[in-house]
Amino acid sequence: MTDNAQMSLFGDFPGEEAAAPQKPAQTPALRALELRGLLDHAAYQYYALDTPEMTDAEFDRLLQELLAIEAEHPELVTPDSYTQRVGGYVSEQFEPVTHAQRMYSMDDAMDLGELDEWLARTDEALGATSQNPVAYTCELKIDGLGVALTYRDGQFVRAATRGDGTTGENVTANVRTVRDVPRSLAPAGLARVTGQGLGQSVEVRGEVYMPKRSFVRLNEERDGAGQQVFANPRNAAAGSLRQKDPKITAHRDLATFIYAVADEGPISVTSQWEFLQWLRDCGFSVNPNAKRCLSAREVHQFCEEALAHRDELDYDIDGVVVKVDSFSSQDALGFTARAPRWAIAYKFPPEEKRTVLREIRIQVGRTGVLTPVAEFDPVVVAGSTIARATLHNIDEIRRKDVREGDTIVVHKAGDVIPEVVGPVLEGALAAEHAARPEWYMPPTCPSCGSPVVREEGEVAYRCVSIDCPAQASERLIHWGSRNAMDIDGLGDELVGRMVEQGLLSDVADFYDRLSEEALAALDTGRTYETTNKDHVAGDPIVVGPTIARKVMAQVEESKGRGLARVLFGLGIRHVGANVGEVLARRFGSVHELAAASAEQIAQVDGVGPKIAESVVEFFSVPDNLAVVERLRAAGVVLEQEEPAEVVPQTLAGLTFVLTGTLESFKRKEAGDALKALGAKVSGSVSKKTSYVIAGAAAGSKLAKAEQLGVPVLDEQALAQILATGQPPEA
Ligand code: 3BD
Repeated sequence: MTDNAQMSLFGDFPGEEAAAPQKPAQTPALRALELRGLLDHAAYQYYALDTPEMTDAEFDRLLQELLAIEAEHPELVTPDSYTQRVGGYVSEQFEPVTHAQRMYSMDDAMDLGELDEWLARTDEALGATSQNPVAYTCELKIDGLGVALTYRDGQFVRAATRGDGTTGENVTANVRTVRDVPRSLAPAGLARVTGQGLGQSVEVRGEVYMPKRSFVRLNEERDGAGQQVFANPRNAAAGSLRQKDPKITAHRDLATFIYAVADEGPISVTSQWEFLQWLRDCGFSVNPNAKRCLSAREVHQFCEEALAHRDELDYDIDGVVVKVDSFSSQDALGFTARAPRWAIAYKFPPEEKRTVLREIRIQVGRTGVLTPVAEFDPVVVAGSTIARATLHNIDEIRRKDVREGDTIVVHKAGDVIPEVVGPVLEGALAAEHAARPEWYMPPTCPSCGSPVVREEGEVAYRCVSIDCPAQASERLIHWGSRNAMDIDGLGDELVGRMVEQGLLSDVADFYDRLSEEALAALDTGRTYETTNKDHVAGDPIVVGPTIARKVMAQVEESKGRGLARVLFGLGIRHVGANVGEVLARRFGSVHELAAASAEQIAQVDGVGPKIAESVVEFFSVPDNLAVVERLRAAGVVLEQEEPAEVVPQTLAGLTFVLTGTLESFKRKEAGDALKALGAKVSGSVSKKTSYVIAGAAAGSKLAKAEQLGVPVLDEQALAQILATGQPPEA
């Protein structure tokens, strides 16, 4: 299931409107409403409950009908319509394509220093001298979607997305509508294909992107039509490429840049630079901003110029790809498990923007920790709009010295996480900053008003009230979250409302207090904007029986998730999903664990005294024991199903990190299998990591392992370990 397909019932279902009437509706508007309801319901059955009620063909027929109505009546398109969701279920609709040669990944250089190291290493490996330097071809790194285009007998026959590098999706019908993709290869290019020449099939690779200007125009159109806008050109290109109806793709202005071939064997060229020329001769779009460089200095210069001029280009780039030019040198260097040794992607430093810090707001977490969050004027950074970033704690605020009203610099750490860099203190701004008061933690909890405390030796301030609605909401949200009890459809907003209106206050309430009727009658806080036969504009929108039923079905299902998830879900301080699992395995039931001493708990591998203390403290609170007792009475499974510790712990003491896409395992399953043998599985690579298991498209973790000299194993080695139960031979 893709992230986009995840259901947020609260967000997607406008109260009762989504309930599907049984008779076919009369007007296009009503039919569209009905179709959306049916599609939402079907997708919910399929994705959330895994009990599909409709065949794919039937789903597709309804979707096509909705697309047709919306095409004829654009005014009926709603932002939450299935037709407007990018990716999502649509990915299920494309036929999978296994790439004949896998599409490799690339190693990253996060700064010019790392790039230099790579250049020096590569020069060295190829025995470069000042007389005889290695030539590098530098290309702009287009921020698009990887695709593979196949030509047979010189004719375009298939387009596939990159997918995970091994398997992609067949998007031929859509790529046919992209104007700069040649239908047939031009004679000038074909003349240089050897072997069977015309009879040969050729697969080229490149990026599909949406020009920035087309992206802006598309978003203006969508905004005007009340449709959801795309966050950035890359998402717009992805959404356009994955349309079920190629006619929609045809109306989106997509374009390509081609830069590689699956197998250069039959093409009579000897270097990347010549190869780019060959692609042009065939009629492909090839980015004109490439350069053949003969020294690290020239490569640097190319990178700096690309960075300086990126805004002038009509397409987004996120770095520079540097490739050893000569094919024979490329062959000499070869590939690692995931990427060529002869190419590297230099990533531009994160983009920084200025904005104004309006407010530092307090967020109350499930353990009562107060986290200050910066709320600033929305700015587009690295392709999407951001308006808030965590400031972590008061020490961080003092260190950065940011104050409400300051002009600040923001960026996205790792190109993803919004972060405040600091205040701008140029010219008059410095004096204005100095004149503003420093920010202080509030003395009382903004949610419940009880006094805030800072324990000795801790940076965090907490609300220690047991009766704080913000904490209660966060605890309930945590209980329902994916790695805990996985109650789908339980959005943050819905939980907040339930707490506010007194439907829930602790996790046992889900099972012995919450009723479908009460949930159905819950006010969503929103009101109807239009009038129809069932309501008047201004009427409150309630959750309604359809959603209430779905949520309650999920709650019921969650009873059987098992002990490990319960222990994690209870929100005991320091007990993460991993610790939850080892405790479940060792103690076998909540009651055994609750009866254990801190010393006994601390003896478990992977559990330190701090965690042990915290567990004992949790179970010493009568209210917590009462909640656990109510969970048991309501039928929530509080025992480990399989007997504890029957498998010999042959991997005890070893720590594994799994990264990238594995072909024959889900990463979580592989991790569970390793843990069952006593291994620890961690999310980050350090010197203590025993092995990194790298699948396809592994990224920074693999790089880190190589940097630290941590042994890297492939999927085959993992299969071997799991089959034998023995660690790999040194
Ligand atoms: C570009 C691999 C090699 C042929 C493997 C060296 C990783 C995305 O402009 N050359 C380019 C660009 C991407 C490339 C290669 N040359 N691989 C290249 C590329 N000028 N963007 N990529 N890719 C394509 C990837 N994509 C998604 C997830 C993981 N890796």
